[in-house]
Amino acid sequence: MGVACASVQPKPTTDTACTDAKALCWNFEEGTLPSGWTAGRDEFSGQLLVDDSRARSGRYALHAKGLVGGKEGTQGGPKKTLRFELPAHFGPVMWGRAYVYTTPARPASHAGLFNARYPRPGSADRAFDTLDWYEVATFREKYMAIWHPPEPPGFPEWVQVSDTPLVLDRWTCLEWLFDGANGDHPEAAEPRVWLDGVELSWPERFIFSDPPTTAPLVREKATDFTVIEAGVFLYQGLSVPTDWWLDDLAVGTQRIGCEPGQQSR
Ligand SMILES: [Ca+2]
Repeated sequence: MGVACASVQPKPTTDTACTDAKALCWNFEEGTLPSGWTAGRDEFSGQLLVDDSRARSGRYALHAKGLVGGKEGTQGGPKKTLRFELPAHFGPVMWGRAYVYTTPARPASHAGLFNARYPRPGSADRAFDTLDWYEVATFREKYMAIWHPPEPPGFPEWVQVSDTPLVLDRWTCLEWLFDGANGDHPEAAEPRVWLDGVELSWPERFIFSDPPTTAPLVREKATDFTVIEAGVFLYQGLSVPTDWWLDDLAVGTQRIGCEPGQQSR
């Protein structure tokens, strides 16, 4: 897997290269916020920074440190994110990959890790709060994926909750496919997610809206993904201070895949 990717950062110091020449990859080995990333959400307590407290590759990773605030079951929680504007004409299909390490406990609350957004069909609006989006997250201690209309409010949303508990205290490889084109189908595809190469299944699938709605949910199709957001964003409270690390984040138009085992700490 030695093909270099069109990186927006200095040459990786490890073999974290992407196989897709058009992919964007971040291994955080600059030791600081990579070029092009800007501060996103910042609510409640904790920090989001690049540091050397734990790394899956090299020395550095993106660290969501000591997130805490609010109460489980109550809306509002710690949110610490970064955003990155994608190059023009990214296209309507996004494959992604990130290594994630979580400790010490599995949040019950909805904890987003990554999302990607695109303009509504026929819309020239590019403002963040006008975009449809796909998300990878955890909820009730299990992995989750969602398709959302623009946020706020971000619903009615299409929710898929897996039967796979969030893995604690080791690096895991999360992959996702957000197919906003979905061939000739009238709607964008449901999100798909893999954990360490195994595709997750979704025994719970439902539409969520607050207040509840009987309006049909339409997963609007994409022309181009325009922006991504990474970090950790809890929609309800988190009473146990929790740390996450993300490393070797990559997005592209083809599957990036997980790498063979590599020393991590
Ligand atoms: Ca790294």
